[in-house]
Amino acid sequence: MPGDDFIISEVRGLYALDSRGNPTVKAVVKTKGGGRGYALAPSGASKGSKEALELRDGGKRWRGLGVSKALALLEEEVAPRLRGMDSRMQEETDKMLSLIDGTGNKSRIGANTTIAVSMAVAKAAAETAGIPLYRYLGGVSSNVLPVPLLNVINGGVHAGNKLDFQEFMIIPVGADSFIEALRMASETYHELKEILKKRYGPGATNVGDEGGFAPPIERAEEALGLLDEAVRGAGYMPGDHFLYGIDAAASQFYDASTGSYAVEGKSLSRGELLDFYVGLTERYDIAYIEDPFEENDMEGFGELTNKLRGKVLVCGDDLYATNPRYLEEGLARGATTAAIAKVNQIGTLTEAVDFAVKAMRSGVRVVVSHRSGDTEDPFIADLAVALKTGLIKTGAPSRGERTSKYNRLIEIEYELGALASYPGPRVFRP
Ligand code: 2PG
Ligand code: MG
Repeated sequence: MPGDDFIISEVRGLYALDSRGNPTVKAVVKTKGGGRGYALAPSGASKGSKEALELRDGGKRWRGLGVSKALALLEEEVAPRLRGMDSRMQEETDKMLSLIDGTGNKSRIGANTTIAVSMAVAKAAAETAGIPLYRYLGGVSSNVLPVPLLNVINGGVHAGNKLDFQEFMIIPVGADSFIEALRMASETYHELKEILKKRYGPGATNVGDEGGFAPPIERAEEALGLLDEAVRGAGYMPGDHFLYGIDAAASQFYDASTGSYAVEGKSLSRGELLDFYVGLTERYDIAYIEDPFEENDMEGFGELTNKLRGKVLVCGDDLYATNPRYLEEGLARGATTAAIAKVNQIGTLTEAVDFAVKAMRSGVRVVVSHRSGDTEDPFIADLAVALKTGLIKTGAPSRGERTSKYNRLIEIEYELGALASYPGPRVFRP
């Protein structure tokens, strides 16, 4: 195929809906060679204050969340400047997006605009080359399927119950392939559903934003106990077949005026909350804790990291917001052993990849992650394989916007055949 085939011939924006029924930006990029890439911007609910900003219309239409301004900017400013560029030059097209935006946080044209276009450019180039996206982005050695962190009990701002912590995840490590891991997770998810129904009535099986159940429980200990029961009930052993993860999303229950955390009806200091986490890790097979403290408390993160080193990955999400600048500070202070990579937190694919590579080179594990408001776009499944992160967080094994990623990973594993590898518990070892 001649190089000319990769030249961008068309960039378009469309309205689409995300999984919460809110509008989002869909970008379509075409190349001269007939390649076509589409991508949809996801959207968070428990957003960090360091994140790149979405551009929303305000006003009454779409309850203020419209993306008409974003789509107009896409058409008037982005499309003319990207047309004629080479879709393989991802760094160049992403730099152009940042340049057009002109702010430090994508606030003028919106990170929802830039990330949709950025991902669509990559897909169009891969399509033009006739190579699967994970291989186009990651090269010939991209054959590691990620261990999924499946959020099966939802709380925090993702659910209507009284759980303070946002996510309770099951992690199927005791499998030798991705599809087997997913089977074990699906069986456990349904076992959990039955337990919840019996104990709390059918209403307890309603799901939250990420497809996990949102039962009427209030304590983390109850949620973890339920996970243990479900795992055992499905015929598996906690600690052996499954490990557990928590995303506390602690900024959501932090009170800056008193410097304390409102957890289970008590007001806890940082030290008390730290002890609370440590206690949970002593009673349950927890291998992963995300955002245990509020988003600026690098020191608190570092203390927990030191305390649980070698046993539990302590992960920064709102702490870093996929921004290399904050990661550098975290690395210097030994704040975490893992980092979340969410492409829309920073606004371009190139910047998100830089962040992930920098973290991994420094010995920090990377978890490629969805948003609570996500879409049917499976982009991050390919990204996780391309980056060989060995970890992905993309919700429960239910709801189309979550299963689109899992189903894409099944497809990739099938396509790789004997080349595919599933790291299992290895990803949790230092
Ligand atoms: C998180 C995410 C995804 P949100 O906190 O990790 O699970 O939630 O997209 O609402 O920020
Ligand atoms: Mg998080």
